[in-house]
Amino acid sequence: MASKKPNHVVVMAFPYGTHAMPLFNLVRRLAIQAPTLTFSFFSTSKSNQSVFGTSSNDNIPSNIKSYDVDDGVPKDFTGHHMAEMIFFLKSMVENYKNGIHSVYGDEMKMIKCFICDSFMYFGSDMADELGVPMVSFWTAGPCSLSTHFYTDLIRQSITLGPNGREEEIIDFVPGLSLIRIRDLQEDKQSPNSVAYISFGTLTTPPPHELAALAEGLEESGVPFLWSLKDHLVCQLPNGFLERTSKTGFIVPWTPQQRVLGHHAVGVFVTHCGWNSVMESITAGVPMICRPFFGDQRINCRMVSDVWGIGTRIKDGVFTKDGTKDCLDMILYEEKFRERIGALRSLAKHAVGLEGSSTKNFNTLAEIVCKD
Ligand code: U2F
Repeated sequence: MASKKPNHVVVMAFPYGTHAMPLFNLVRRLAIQAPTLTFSFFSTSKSNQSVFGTSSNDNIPSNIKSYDVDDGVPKDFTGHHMAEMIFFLKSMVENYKNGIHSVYGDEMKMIKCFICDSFMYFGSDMADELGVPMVSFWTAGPCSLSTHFYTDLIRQSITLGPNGREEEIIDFVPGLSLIRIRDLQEDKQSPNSVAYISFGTLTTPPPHELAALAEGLEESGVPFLWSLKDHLVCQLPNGFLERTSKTGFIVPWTPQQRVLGHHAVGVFVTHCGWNSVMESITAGVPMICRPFFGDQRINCRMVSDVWGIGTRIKDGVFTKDGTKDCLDMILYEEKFRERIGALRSLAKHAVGLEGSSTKNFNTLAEIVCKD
């Protein structure tokens, strides 16, 4: 790095699927065309071995250097490759940044440009920090890219979920006039089929209940999204993450209101914190309640016995069978969804122009604001 003029191009590959090789092929052509530049190719060691170690690549220009980035997978991990990818995704931002900083150290100013697989979204922040361009490299076709580019428009247009509308064409997106809703990338789950699990900000079920809940979910086969703090993941049964890697996803925090508003979510497993109950009602998602303390037991009673928009977990604590039974009941008995639909309309009305909440708010504002 003797030259003062920036002459390094940092390349960030996504190491799964056929992502790294097409990027490498592009970089190889650029490297031949621009022999005074150095191309630093960052990927995991497995990916770099397959890209740089294959015989067809024995003619690698000397101005491409490969660097291995930590893949984030624990050393003794032997599970499914999808679970491996989740470890990778969780740590990739930090690992790529560390990898690049450890190569460049105080010489970050030698970087003149980033070329990143489009999945490595954080490349644009790194480029912005250095005030250099970032080229995003999309490895698939332009039509699928267009569906990402117009995601908001597509979501707004099919906001009620694709059910029954699969054959409609996406003619509001340029170039996709013959593409149908059924051709779009999966969000993956059918309407009202997914369990969302969260116990709010304060509550954690005891370890044996966490394990029973996990076993019940696994045995039911119900797809799930679970908001669970990282330090609690180790309390889940051995191999649970790998075995459910195709049906379940665990994250430490979710945008809960948006999650509940997604048409695929069919049941909310909750501690019955008041905010969660309100958010579930306004999204029209029936609940499985496992209250712990304070107002949660009363909230649970309202949900299950008064409003009939959910059920208390069988025997009051999570067991494998109780969890399975409750999931079956809430997901497949329509009455819960019908009742919460009606309550949702009332809630909407209450915050409308003439609604009781609006009137109450106006009264409050008069009291607070009066001179
Ligand atoms: C206490 O309840 P919590 O704060 O534990 O639970 P909630 O009232 O249900 O509020 C949780 C909020 O956190 C959000 C969720 C709610 O707005 O949308 N959230 C999120 O955005 N993402 C996540 O992954 C998880 C949660 C108390 F324990 C209860 O008994 C009371 O009823 C409550 C209100 O006083 O406060």
